[in-house]
Amino acid sequence: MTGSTTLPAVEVDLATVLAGVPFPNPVFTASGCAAAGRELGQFFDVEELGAVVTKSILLAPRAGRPTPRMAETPSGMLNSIGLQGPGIDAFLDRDLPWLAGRGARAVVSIAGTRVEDYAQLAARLRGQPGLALLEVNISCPNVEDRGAVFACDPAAAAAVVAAVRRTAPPGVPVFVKLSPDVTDIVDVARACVEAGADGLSMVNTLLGMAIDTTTMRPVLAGVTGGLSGPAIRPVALRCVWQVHAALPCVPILGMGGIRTGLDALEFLLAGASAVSVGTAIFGDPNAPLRVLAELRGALAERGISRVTDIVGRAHRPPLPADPGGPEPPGATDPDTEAT
Ligand code: RRO
Repeated sequence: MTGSTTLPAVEVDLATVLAGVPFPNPVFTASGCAAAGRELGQFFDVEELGAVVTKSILLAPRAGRPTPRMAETPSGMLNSIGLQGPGIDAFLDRDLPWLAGRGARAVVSIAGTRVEDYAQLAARLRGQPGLALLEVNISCPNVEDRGAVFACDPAAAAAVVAAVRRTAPPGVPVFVKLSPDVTDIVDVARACVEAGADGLSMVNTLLGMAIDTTTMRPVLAGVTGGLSGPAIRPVALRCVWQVHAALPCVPILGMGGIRTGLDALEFLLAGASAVSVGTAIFGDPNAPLRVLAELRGALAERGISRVTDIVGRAHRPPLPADPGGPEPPGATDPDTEAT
């Protein structure tokens, strides 16, 4: 490619909005993949991201599951962290002020084992600076009791959302993070929205496992873990598609195996208004900014001047054929194609 062909054809407005909250661009970190953002600060200015989504925080500090708690698979990563974290007091003393001090927009993820935990955590976030959205994580796969995965049951999910709704900081939208490990994700999404969720984060990891064929034992000390990375992208994309089709007015923060600008574009076309980059950060801490630059280039190449114009675009009819444009895939008759 020559230098001139790499220049964007059009200026792209990357600004997006989630439940009325403006963001300068649609690329966020994913919860659990960049702690509270501080580690990324040595690679780039975190304010350049659309937002930083923090690791799910609990009321009390927690050591998490025993090690090993990470395992690689051919196309993704298994984690069995088990909600390790400093607890809400340390988070509010140290982490959230650090993000606010850098002008970053914080999406704070909260998690708990009882409905009341979530309500208390939401209450503690009242009046905190820099808080753009609340992400209610009801879908961690690494809890001792699978019954505590509220996202696997519409009624349980709704109970958490209703409790958070009562105590959440006024003016801060409540997003709920859903699990792909359900029969009908639209059922759970609808229950959350009816209980007062302003938006949805989709999706958390899928429950998986790996076995070491030498030791003949599970690789992870916790036996099962959450699968993330490229392997889950088609599943995550399908979830975003289905929920956007059923609930087109509900804003979606999409995530699951996003590694490139084109991956991000797929999620926007399926109905997400913004995306989170997660597992890719472990191999390349600059991945979110690279994805953002690639997304900008991909939109410019397609002559799209506003990112919000393509949210859910894949649900609408195809564009009319451009007589001067390239032939769509499959348009060439293989019988007449030159060999
Ligand atoms: O901490 C974890 O083990 C964890 C969480 Br909170 C989550 O939401 N998803 C995941 O894969 N791991």
